[in-house]
Amino acid sequence: MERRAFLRAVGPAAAAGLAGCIGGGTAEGDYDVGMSAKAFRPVRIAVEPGTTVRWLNTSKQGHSVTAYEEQIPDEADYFASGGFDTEQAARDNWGSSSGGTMFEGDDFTHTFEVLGEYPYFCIPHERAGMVGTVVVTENPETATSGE
Ligand SMILES: [Cu+2]
Repeated sequence: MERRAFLRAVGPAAAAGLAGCIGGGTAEGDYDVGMSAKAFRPVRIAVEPGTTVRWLNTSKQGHSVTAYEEQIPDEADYFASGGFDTEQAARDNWGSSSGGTMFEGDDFTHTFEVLGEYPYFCIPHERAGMVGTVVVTENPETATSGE
């Protein structure tokens, strides 16, 4: 089984979260990073290797989750909503029907295997400062959450 991010690993909602069902208010307890109009919430999370992080668009605006290709660990898989293999492809395809837009209630997941820091951004709101970081560490409890 994949581990959930530790931030959501406690509490009664954790077990239900494994089903991955989306919809209604029940989804509120079932994600690791939410989104406001122009921000990821929380901005920074720390997880153990092997953790699947789930982003959920908890706002009414369209967003993306797009990794900074040059800033993630060299050995790590690239990740972006829409499934793009490169940051350039994600940027080039923004606005198309397959452009990786996350509408209200849409989610995106990625499993982090390699230790390190993973800065990412939202394509339409990057200039507004909509950026975040996933820290993959053996000791997420002691890492700065920044929440
Ligand atoms: Cu955004």
